[in-house]
Amino acid sequence: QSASCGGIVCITGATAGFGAATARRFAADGWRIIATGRRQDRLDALVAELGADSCLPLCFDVRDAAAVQNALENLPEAWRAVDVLVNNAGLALGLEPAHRCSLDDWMTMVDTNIKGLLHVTRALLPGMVERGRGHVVNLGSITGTYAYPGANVYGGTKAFVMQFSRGLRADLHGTGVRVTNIEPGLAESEFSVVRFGGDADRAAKLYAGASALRPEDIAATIAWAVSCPAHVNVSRIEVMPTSQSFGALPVHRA
Ligand code: NDP
Ligand code: 8X3
Repeated sequence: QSASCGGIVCITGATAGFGAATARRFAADGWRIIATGRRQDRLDALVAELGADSCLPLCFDVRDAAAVQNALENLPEAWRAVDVLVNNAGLALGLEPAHRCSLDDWMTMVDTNIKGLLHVTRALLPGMVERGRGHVVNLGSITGTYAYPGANVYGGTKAFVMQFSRGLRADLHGTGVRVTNIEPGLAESEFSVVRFGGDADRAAKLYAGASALRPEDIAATIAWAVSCPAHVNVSRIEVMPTSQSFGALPVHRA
């Protein structure tokens, strides 16, 4: 399936950042978008921008299993044959060392990045398998592979996403359904404002002078993976800004 051929793509977390950019990119490529998120006003604005024929808004919290199931099992007839699921909704909360973190923040990350992704995937996957085609694109992170101080549970959730992506590939063997794990590094979106509890100044300092990835870069990466011919499965894509690389492993000396 070529990205330029169009189809139906369901994007979680389409109200900001990567998800909103991916919605715009796929709409420009002729796709119809099922856009999800918790902020109805943002969804309304996206529909106004892309057009009601091209964009179906679904307002739910991915942590709410019943709400996810209800929304996705009752899609209007014309929107049921979802070709691509972009499991993008997610967040990091805090950057404190593990012994000082908020347990509530940890649970919110697990509930959103792991359980939320599972709720949506489980709802849409059977239809893809029945139709013999489909593509699940998961938003992992470089933090699923590389550890840094303060990434603790966030990194753990993204390691889950990477390994779940591999497990999906194994389970979907022979079904024609593809799976791709996208693993971005530093990217400027609302991510850090959320991570720092709404502290926009702290978030702006993190990105200052960094030439971070932009949401459009990730949208283009997703569009490329989806545009590959049906016999090609891109399993993982790690993408960092040129300004970001690897650091030494620290040794504490007594
Ligand atoms: P943003 O904060 O800009 O966007 C996050 C999106 O997720 C929003 O649309 C938000 O919508 C949605 N979301 C969050 N929680 C929930 C929830 N409980 N239910 C439904 N939707 C939810 O972040 P990014 O675009 O940067 O991040 C997107 C994904 O990419 C995340 O999974 C993130 O972990 C990952 N990522 C981000 C990187 C970065 O540096 N920015 C790097 C690597 C990976 P709403 O608030 O309306 O519900
Ligand atoms: C977030 C990537 O580099 O900002 O998933 O921690 S980074």
